[in-house]
Amino acid sequence: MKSFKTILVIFVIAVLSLYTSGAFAGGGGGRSWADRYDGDGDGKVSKAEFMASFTDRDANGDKSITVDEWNERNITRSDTDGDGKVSVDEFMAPFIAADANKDGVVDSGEAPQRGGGGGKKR
Ligand SMILES: [Ca+2]
Ligand SMILES: [Ca+2]
Ligand SMILES: [Ca+2]
Repeated sequence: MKSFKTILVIFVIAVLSLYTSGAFAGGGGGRSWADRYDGDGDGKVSKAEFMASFTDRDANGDKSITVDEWNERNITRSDTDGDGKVSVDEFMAPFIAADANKDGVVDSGEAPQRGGGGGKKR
């Protein structure tokens, strides 16, 4: 029964490669807030770090992010008053909401978990 052995080996390799590619590691290694906003790499996101990503996107520095500065999907998700732009307040809203103990820092325990893209649907 040579062929059975071959199939078994292939099966084991397939399972191992799934493991190493992170398919079982929960959502294919979804990027956390820390990955995206944590500038100094201490695992926490401060208000200033979060704000820096606003400033980064706001190419013309008018304190609002428009569709040509960010992608439309993100604008729509963050633009709570529906004027087509994301203001500082609108941008900071998820940060404020995540900062459960209001110390101005979102740590790994407070950060919203993103299990492989999508996030919260509205
Ligand atoms: Ca702008
Ligand atoms: Ca707005
Ligand atoms: Ca906090």
